[in-house]
Amino acid sequence: MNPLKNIRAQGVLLALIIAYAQSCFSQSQPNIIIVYADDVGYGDLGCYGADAIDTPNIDSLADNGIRFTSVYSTASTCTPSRYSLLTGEYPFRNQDATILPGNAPLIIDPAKPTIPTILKTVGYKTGLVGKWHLGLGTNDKVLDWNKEIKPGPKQLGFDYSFHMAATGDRVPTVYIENGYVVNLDSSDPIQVSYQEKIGNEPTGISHPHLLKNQADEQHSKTIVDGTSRIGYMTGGQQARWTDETLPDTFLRKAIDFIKSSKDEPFFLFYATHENHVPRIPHPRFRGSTCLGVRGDAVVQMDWGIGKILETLESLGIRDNTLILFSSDNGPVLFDGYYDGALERNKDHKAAGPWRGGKYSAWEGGTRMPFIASWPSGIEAGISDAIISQVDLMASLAALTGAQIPEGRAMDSQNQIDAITGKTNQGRAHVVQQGVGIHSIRVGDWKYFPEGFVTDRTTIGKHHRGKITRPGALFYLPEDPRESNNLAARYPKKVEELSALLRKELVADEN
Ligand code: NG6
Ligand code: CA
Repeated sequence: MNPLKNIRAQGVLLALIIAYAQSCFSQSQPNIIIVYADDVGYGDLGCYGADAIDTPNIDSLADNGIRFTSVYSTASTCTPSRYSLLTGEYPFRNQDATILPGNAPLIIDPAKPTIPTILKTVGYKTGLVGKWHLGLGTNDKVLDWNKEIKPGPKQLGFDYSFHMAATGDRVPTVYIENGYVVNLDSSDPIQVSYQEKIGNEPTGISHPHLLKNQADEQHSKTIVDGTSRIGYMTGGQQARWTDETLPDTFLRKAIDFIKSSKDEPFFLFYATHENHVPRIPHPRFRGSTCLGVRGDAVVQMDWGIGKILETLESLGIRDNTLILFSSDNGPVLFDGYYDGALERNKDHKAAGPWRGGKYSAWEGGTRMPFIASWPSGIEAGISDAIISQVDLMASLAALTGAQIPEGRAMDSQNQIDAITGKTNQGRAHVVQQGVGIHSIRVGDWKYFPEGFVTDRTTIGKHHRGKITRPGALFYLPEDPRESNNLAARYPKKVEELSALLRKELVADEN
């Protein structure tokens, strides 16, 4: 036999074995997309009972996946919820995890493991598109927006990133791609301040006639694209976004990331701007609902999710892609801009059957829509398992075989069996963080210590309910609206839940 031929045959065989092993590896690891909406309430989606908002694409995820009824964000505001989701830690473990200004330093220590860093260790390509709001840069010097912006998503494990700094209502109103402001003209540098006015651009207070929507005092600083914002900025004219095309821009970037990652397992954190203020949907979605811009923006988000599904289908990777859809906190009708959402809401129940909404530790603040869809890995159904978004880190680690370093992600529990519908059993208890107060759910019971809790937010006012000693205790199956305080009747339960809450609040990383 010709020895050269033999070596060539062995080479071909080896290449075939490697290709087969690679295909097995990539097939066994599902792609993972977390679609993380902003300020979308439990009752804002068709599949969760909304009549006034059509969400056929999200509903289709629920039809072929699992629709959860007891999944919680860790907080009823954005930064703390996002902090927990990415790090596997409750937000009260980090005193900086509160609603951040647009020029805040990064609040996650790059030495901490995050979902993207652990997924990278098992071969995932990782991407972030959309809202960030976890700070950028370090706290020892003022961030220069005209140079490389770091530390940020890249230092926390995202191979690719295209995002806004904070929220749509905060400056700087520019996109940042892989650490650099997009379309920045170096002769028109960006400066940002949250303390005093810089530059001489019009503000909402000095030039109200330039505004699309009037705003409260806090949102009446620099005007960008006809909308006044929180904070002042100057420069970067060419780099500024237009609000109406912002969701389309994020969607395009998300689709590009999926297409360029189709041959490897990928993780995409797609954090939509909808439904945060300013709510300025593209004109083609205006009037889609009778609720005005707040409903129309949800329809726009749903349409975008449809485009992502189409992309996955056309690439032939939909079956092995796990999509998790959720939101960062409960709904709010008025949040700084007079955009008509409050007046047009009529009897739409944005928080579904729950009490409260954004800023609240009532169920409506943190009980979130959550759908898990993975055609080749999950059978359709509905689940009441109690899960917190803080559990995603340990759960995705378990799903993919990634290791979390000892003692890290201390609040994250592996709930992958509940997420994939193998069990209805989730957590025993979950802490809910509102503004200025924490509550705890343990099984069917819910407890608040003494304090103030936000009921709803209207023009110029957070309406707060007062809870007096020894706190408030509710039995959720019979009292989903948390209105019948049973604390006096069940002192032992009060003692048990209040001790558990205190223990959780002071626990420490070992
Ligand atoms: C609040 C803003 C609100 C919104 C929120 C952050 C005022 C009066 N209100 O402080 O408009 O920006 O922060 O929302 O400034 S979140 O969803 O990102 O947490
Ligand atoms: Ca939010």
